[in-house]
Amino acid sequence: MLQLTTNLNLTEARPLTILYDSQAPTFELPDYSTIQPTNASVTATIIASDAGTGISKLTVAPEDADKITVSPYTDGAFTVTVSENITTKLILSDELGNRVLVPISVSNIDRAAPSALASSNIVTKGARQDGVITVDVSDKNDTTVSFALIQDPADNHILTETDYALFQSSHSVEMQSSPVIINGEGNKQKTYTIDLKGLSGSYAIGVKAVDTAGNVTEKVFFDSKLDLVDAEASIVSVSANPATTNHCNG
Ligand SMILES: [Ca+2]
Ligand SMILES: [Ca+2]
Repeated sequence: MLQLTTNLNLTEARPLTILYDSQAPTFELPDYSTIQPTNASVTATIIASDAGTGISKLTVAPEDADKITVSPYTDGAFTVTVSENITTKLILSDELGNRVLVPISVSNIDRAAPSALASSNIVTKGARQDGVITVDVSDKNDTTVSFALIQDPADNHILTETDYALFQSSHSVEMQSSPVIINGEGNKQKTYTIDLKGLSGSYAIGVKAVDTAGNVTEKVFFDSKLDLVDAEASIVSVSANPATTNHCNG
């Protein structure tokens, strides 16, 4: 800051202040409301000041305007609301247009529910038909997954606690899961293999997958519905057949 004093006329001396300010404002790096996975917008507080002419504005580039909004300068800071993941720079200016770029980066917003895809196969052993259902669950973030078992599912079946309890309690259900891998889309994917053994009737698997941002996928895999046959009783009667006995002895 430079002060000049000049005489405007012979009888009166007035101070004339000229602000000389070539310095850009200073700022602290953004302080984010959360860096954990979230399905909401993230706010960032940017403390800024200017020793010369004072802060004027914090500007968003036009191409980022749909993702970032800036509140007016209040109490020495701007509050920036980020609605989508983005890495970019904001422009911080003083009253004379001296400017500096403020980096801002948000990558923890996740508004997408997990993906859950299933395929199924019948495993035939004589007259017996068991089922194998493979379920791939993937998401940007970690997921918590629960399965349900539904007998004779209607097309519009809505999963209930009873369905989840049946999956847990049924001795006909065996499940194994793979370690988490990173799939081709860069998401965390886990594969669950569910064996259904010794059941008779039409069965479908349901799933509820919740990611760490709180997004939920809940569905019944109608397309992977299986018609199962528990034929142990008939196998026993075949074993009692003399012809079979002879074959076994030979
Ligand atoms: Ca300045
Ligand atoms: Ca997600």
